[in-house]
Order: sequence, then C-alpha cells, then structure tokens
Amino acid sequence: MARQAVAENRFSIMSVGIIPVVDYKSCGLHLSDQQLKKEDLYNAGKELVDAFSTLGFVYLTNSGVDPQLLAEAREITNRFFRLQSSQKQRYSMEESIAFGYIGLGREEAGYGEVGDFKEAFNFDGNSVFNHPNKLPEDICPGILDFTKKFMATGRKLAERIMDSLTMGMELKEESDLKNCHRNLHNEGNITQMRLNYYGSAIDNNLKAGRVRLGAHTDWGTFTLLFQDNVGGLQLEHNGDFIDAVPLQNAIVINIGDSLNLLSCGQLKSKEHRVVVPEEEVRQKLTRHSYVYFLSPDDDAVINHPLLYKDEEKNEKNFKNLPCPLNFEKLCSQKFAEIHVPKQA
Ligand SMILES: O=C(O)CCC(=O)C(=O)O
Ligand SMILES: [Fe+2]
Repeated sequence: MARQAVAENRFSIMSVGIIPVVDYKSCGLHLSDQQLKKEDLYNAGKELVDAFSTLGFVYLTNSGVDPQLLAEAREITNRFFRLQSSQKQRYSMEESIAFGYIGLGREEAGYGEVGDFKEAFNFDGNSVFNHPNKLPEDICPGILDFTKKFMATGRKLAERIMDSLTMGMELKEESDLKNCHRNLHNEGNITQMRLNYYGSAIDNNLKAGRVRLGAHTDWGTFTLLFQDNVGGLQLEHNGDFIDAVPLQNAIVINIGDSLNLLSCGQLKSKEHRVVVPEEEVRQKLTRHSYVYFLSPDDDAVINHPLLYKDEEKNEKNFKNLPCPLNFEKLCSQKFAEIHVPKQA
C-alpha cells in the first residue's frame, strides 16, 4: 500500500495515494472533553479543512473508536443480512428515507446508470432512541443495543469533528455549525447509521469494475465511513475515479452536500462509488461498510453560508443569496432521484 509523506504540507500529513491521512490522536474519543486542548482541536481542524477543501475526503486514524464496536458491527451485519428475504422485507423502507431495510436493486445511487448491487439497513437516531420498537430485535436479537452504542459513538466523534472544523475554518461563532444540529438523534433530524452489505461478487457473477453502488454525493453534513478490507471504494478526482483502499483502523470521512453549501463551496462534496475489486480473492468475499451520516436538522437552512471571522469572505459569500432551502427539501428532491418504486 502506497503510504507517502505529502512533503509540502506544514503538518506533514501522511497520505494513502493522494488521500490525506489525519492523525486524531490528540483529539480522539480516548480523551475526555476535559482532557482536550483547544490548540490540538485547532491543528487537527486545519489539517481536515485543507483536505476537505481539495479532495473532500480524508482517512482519520487514532479516532479512539473501540475496535470491539466494529467487531460487533460485523457480527450483527452478518446475522441480519443472512436472514431469509421474507423476514428482512418486514422491515422494508418505503416512504421514509430515515429508517428501514433496503433490498437488492431498491436504490440506484448512480441516478439510474446501473442498479445498485447491495443491501442496506438505515437506522435514524430518532427511531433508535425514541421508538426502539421499530427495530428488528425479534429477528436479530442484540441489534437495538448495538445501534444505540454505534449511534452514541458516531455522535461523540461527529461533535468533536464539528469543533475541529469550526476552528479550522475560522468560523466567527463557536456554535454556529453545531446549532444546525440541535435536534440530533431526535424528531426533526434524520442523522442515521447505515449497515451496507455487498454479497460476494463471484457468487453473483459480477465482474471486476462492475459498479455495486453508483456514483453519488452524500447529502448531509459529513459522513463517517468504516469499510472492511475488501476494497472497491472510489472517489471522483479531476474527472477520474481513484481508489480509497482500505486502511486498517482508519475511518474515511467525506463532506456532504449540506456542508458544501454551508461553507459556500469551500469544503467539497465529492462523488464516490463502490466497484468490484480486481483481485479474485477479494471478489469472493462479502463486503461490509458501516456508516454514520451526520445531517443538519430538517428545518436548517443549508444554502445560506456560516459566518467566518474574515469579514471580506462573509461579504463575498452573502452576495446574491438564493431562496432559502432547508435540509428536508433537499432530501426529498434527492430521494425521488434514487428510489426505485416497488414492482407491483
Ligand atoms: O460502502 C461504502 O464504502 C460506501 C457507502 C456509501 O457511500 C454510502 O452508503 O453512502
Ligand atoms: Fe456515500
């Protein structure tokens, strides 16, 4: 795996290929809020902002997420997706994008270019914490406890990263970005975790390079992605797709459309997709990914930029403001584009 120093970077970030690696050891979840130093949040924030301003993607290492949680994710994902289709269908996602099982071919993230070849389950924080009876605990015991832990961890890390970004972007108000997420894990906010399950390419006769999750951007604030070691994740860069190869114990973070708008385009929301890998050994395997999508509140206006310390920047950003667009509206537009209606 090509690991190389990006020589000109003042914080000597390492990278995998051209994707930067940000070491979060001075800010990770192994430290309590009281142990955190502002200077460390600021330095990490600068590194993150540098990366997000160009590629829109980073690998985050030393996040402090307990590896045991990911082992549990693997066990639960295998157990749930290996159930009979009729059992999983009882939890099928229909009208709401926030919660439920998504069977093979029910989404085309690549806007109809080719049907996605994977299954998934979305769990929004409001369902997990306030309506736990919705969860498939009857067919997959332990899934409620696991989702609670995963969501709580995702939230803690996402809040730290918001603090880092606020400092790294030099935003005027400490809480402006966080204030777009006042209803996190409650009614009025669809922040969710997703378990993605890609069946073995060989068993399903899918050839190397076949798209299994079409090219798309994420819609929310940012995404924390835990991929296993099978590979196939790619991101768009200068008109091509480049590999985001698995890096052990690293979380891939990418910016979503909402933070792209809130930062007036400074932080990039890049297209990404998943393809079948080249190597036969990898094609045999089932691929998993576990995702925490941080989203703004439904009613948060996402196309009016956050205030920066730099007044000149604000003046430029606030020229010709478009009609306010809230996150709920953006989601309903996007959902209509990717959802494949159920066959009669
Ligand atoms: O499975 C992956 O690695 C990517 C998943 C993804 O991009 C998504 O669920 O939005
Ligand atoms: Fe995505």
